[in-house]
Amino acid sequence: MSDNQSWNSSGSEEDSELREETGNPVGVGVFSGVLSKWTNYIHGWQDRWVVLKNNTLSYYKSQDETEYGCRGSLCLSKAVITPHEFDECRLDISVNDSVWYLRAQDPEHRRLWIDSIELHRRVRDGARDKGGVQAMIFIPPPMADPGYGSESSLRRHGSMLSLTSATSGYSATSTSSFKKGYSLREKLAEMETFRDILCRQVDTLQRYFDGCADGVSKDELQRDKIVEDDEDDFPSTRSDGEFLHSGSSAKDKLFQCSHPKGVNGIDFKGEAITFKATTAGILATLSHCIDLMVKREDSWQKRLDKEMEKRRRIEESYKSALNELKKKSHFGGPDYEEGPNSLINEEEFFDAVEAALDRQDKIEQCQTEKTRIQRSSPLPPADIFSSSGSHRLSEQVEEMVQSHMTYSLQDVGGDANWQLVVEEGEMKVYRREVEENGIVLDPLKATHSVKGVTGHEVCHYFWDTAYRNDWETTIENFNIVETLSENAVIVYQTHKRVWPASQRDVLYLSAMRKMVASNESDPDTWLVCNFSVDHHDAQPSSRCVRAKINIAIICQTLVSPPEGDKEISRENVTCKITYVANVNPGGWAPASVLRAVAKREYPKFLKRFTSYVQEKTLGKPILF
Ligand code: B8X
Repeated sequence: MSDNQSWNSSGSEEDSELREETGNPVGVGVFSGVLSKWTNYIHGWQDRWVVLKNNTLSYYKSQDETEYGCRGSLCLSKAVITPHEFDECRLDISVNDSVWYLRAQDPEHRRLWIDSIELHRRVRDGARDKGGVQAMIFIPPPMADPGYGSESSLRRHGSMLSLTSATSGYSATSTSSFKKGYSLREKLAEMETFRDILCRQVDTLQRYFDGCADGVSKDELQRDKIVEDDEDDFPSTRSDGEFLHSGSSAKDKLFQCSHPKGVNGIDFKGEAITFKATTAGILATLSHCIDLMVKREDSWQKRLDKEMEKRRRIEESYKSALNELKKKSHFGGPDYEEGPNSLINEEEFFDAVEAALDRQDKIEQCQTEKTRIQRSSPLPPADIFSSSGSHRLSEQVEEMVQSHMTYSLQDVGGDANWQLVVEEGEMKVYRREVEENGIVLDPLKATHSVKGVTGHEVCHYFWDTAYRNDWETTIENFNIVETLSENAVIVYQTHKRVWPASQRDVLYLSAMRKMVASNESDPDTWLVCNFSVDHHDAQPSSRCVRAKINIAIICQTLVSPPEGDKEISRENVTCKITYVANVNPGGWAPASVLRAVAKREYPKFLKRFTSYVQEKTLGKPILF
């Protein structure tokens, strides 16, 4: 900086870099410039020539009048420099109770002045005090209010920065607060701060108006008697904002009202700036809240759109995969296995099973029409059927037989738990809906009355596997795993697969028994029970799902007395049949499909089997 130049805060073309008149870096010698200084309410802010020298800040009316002496000076050793929170050009410098309100031409110049004072002080006092006297630039705590009544309350919530940024329109903080993900909660806290400020300002102004109402009478306020006021007769203020004056002249009282700190120490200019800043802060914060909410709404909308798109894509790929699989469905494969994850929905499952059963029916009809395998095996003597015979599972057979005799013969016609699902002529089929772990176990009970056959004949053709393939059309294959006695065998059979259900196999003990009536008037009961057992020669296979059964056919022969002395003929014979079936399919299949298959297959089986027995016994001696 050249000799006649001095740092000029008035923003002229001089180099704004801070240099001293000696050309040394700032902080060592003298430097000066123009700052606006608050004088009073009458004259407001006035440009003054300010000089920083010898750790003292002095001001003159103008640079040309420095020879007349300074108008005021402050020692900087103990000075407190307060950058104004809302007015970025303003810096307040206080020493004890004296405060100078200064304004630079712009924020940059304010920063330069503050740096200059700080450097000046630090350099000057550095030798005396190892730590150097740091520039006292701090934001005083809320209680030590250096200026505007409610200004310090702005600092209460630590949201000054966002408020300042809001005031100066500087959006970096607000943006950064958004970037930092400041939530609406933070903004709400700021709004509460603003509310507090406004409330305090209202209180402050209320105090002022109360003071005016009580204090000053009309004649004391005659403004035209104001003595030409020395504009720089700047009363010092205490740190709590109260003014120190000499006497209480009319002029002083006027000061009390119109001075920056009027009655009750109210600084209207500061209040006005604070009010503007607060309202600006409120508006900025509100607009920020709106930003946040709009951004949040946008992000939620984006997320929703993304999810919808993802769902659409997944649905599309699912449908195309399903179509691909259906094209290949006739190749079967694990994807088409029944089960909760089956790729086929329940309706398709049902249709497929029904079509498979229809095909099987057609094959069966062809077979039946061709030839009946005329086969008869010699009948064992009837009495062997009166006991379970002596074999390793006799006891189990006996238990099963007794259980059926006790429970299976109970009438279910009037039992609400049993629902009649099929009725054709004499045949009635009942079902109880029972599921266990999602698997259908529906017990079934059918009653039928078949003319011309006896219970023994029915049980004979049901039990003797020699006739099995004649009437059992749902079986793919079977073999006798073990013959336990003349009336007990263990059978392994595989049922035809009804696609897409998995193929089933069953391993069961089949025993035939004759239960002699306890009194002559009651008919004997013939019974075959087929119940699942384990056997080392028929381990479950990976190809089939092992179904478990407990089935019995229980028959009683009713004989109507023949006419005259005729012999009893088949016309006098009727077989009352009770068929009970408890089948655990062994694996998951849609309940509706299993129920539909059972409802269709059991009546068909009963009709087919009983007709078969009628055919087989027609014209033959009656087997009682
Ligand atoms: C039934 C079903 C399934 C059986 C087993 C079944 C097996 C009857 C044995 O009365 S029987 O002892 C005659 C000897 O075969 C006997 C039926 C499939 C389980 C998913 C396995 C259920 C499907 C129903 C059904 N299937 C064929 C005929 C009638 C009923």
